[in-house]
Amino acid sequence: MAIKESAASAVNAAPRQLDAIIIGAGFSGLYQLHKLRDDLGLNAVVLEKADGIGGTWYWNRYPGARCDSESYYYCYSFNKEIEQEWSWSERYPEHPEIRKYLNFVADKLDLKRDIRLNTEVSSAVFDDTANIWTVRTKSGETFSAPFLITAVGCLSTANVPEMKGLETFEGQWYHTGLWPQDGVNFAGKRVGQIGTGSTGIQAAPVIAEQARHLTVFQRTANYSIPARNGPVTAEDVRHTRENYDEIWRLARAGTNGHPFTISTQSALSVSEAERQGIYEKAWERGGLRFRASFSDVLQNADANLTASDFLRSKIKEVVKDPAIAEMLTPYDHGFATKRPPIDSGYFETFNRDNVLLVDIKAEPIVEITPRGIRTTKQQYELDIIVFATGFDALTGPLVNLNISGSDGARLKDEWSAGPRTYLGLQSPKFPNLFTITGPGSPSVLCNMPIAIEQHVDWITECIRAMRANGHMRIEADADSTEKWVAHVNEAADATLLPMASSSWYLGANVPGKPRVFMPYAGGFARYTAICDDVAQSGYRGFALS
Ligand code: NA7
Repeated sequence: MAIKESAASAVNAAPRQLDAIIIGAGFSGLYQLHKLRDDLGLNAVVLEKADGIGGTWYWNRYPGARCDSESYYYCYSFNKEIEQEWSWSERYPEHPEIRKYLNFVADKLDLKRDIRLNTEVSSAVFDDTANIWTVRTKSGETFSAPFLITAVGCLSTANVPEMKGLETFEGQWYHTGLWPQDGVNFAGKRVGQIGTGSTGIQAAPVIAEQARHLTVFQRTANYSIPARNGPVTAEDVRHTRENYDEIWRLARAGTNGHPFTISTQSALSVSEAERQGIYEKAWERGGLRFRASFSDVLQNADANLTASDFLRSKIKEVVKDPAIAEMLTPYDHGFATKRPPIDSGYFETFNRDNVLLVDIKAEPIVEITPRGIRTTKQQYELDIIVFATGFDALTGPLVNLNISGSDGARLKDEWSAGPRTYLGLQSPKFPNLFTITGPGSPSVLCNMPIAIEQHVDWITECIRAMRANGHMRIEADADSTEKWVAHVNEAADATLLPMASSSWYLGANVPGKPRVFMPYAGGFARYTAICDDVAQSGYRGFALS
């Protein structure tokens, strides 16, 4: 089958009066369109601001951008044919391959005819009398429907820090989450990279290979586990295809939507030698599974310290210059209390002659100058600046849609002290608006496609039940929302996650953003059971009319 990455030619003009409007054509929007259109028979449209499908993977094309979940389960589970026909080439797929996969799915399910590309939403307004959402686009078009579903992703609003003098810079600058489609030519260039989160850790080794010189400006040192990426063999593909039922069962039964179990053994229950042996094996195997080595790495500070110490010692083993190794070693937070990166040669990069590390806590950036970056100590001459500075996560993409609900309530105001949702699916005063992987759901703590499918299935069944029962309107109760927000906090407080003060899970990376732990940390299986129970009870906690 021919796969077209840009689907503009395949897109028809959608009718403007619809049954449902979906915003975003990534993993969530595509599946939601399929469910509403092909299972419920609704007249639905996807509005997408980019000129291709892919969502997060449309925009994140920076060097080294690849998935941190393994390819065999970073995909849809709802369609046996897709499972059996598609094969991944690498253990961790790179961004073009993920876009190719999503285009394959969209073509196979004939989704593109109901996707409007180059269509950026500028506002969404609810009419209380008619129970209708009207969505306006930047180009002035309007679409209306009883149901509005946001499929805008959790990490899609780029955080470009306000830095004095950026407008004077005479070279080029880019944010990793808004990467040019044609790529960036680093050959012969002096590059400055700001940021050492998952993105910066993926990008630095690749940029260092391509550029004349790379300066990494690090604010917070980070842990990282080797990804151990490599090709997927024909035998791997066969094994995966034969075992998909069990793979998905395991993924749904777990805490993070990954098809492996977390050890039931405490890190403190074994001898030092045994513990080191277990960590060593997990390190050699690589990837996010390292986190599952013991039951309490994220629950008990002493257990966490054993993992953090192990990873600190690895940095010192890999990085040849002890002073640089020390700068790269995190002390301010425990392993995995911030999203743990995985890498392909990150620490090794600092052994290269063309790479320099600058600790911007010790020498803060003062300004960007026409020729580079000036810190309190010196000027760094640069041709290109790469901002690997993350996202206004979870709430940013929703608030930016400019949503007005019942009685003109604005989502931006309602969430000014932090997001308030019931199950991460709805927010009071915003009837018939569903947020796929919204704040208050497991979302970013999970393998995303699994979290997305669970939300889409739940929303679809909810709309099906409403139509069957003649209901026109569903709205989260204020009271059930308050209780859910309290439960989300309680679930986070039962872990070490809120302790990382600079974490984007808390909104701490964006100046002025309220510090609220946003994703649901109670575990994916537990969350699914709660959602199922709410549905079976006739949508307890929601007002239906
Ligand atoms: P992250 O994880 O938010 O990392 C952003 C990095 O940029 C991090 O090192 C930040 O330091 C740094 N940063 C942010 N703002 C600044 C300013 N103003 N000055 C200097 N340094 C700054 O984003 P990523 O894109 O790496 O990853 C996001 C998620 O995408 C990832 O977790 C995966 O789920 C996929 P800080 O740590 O805040 O001190």
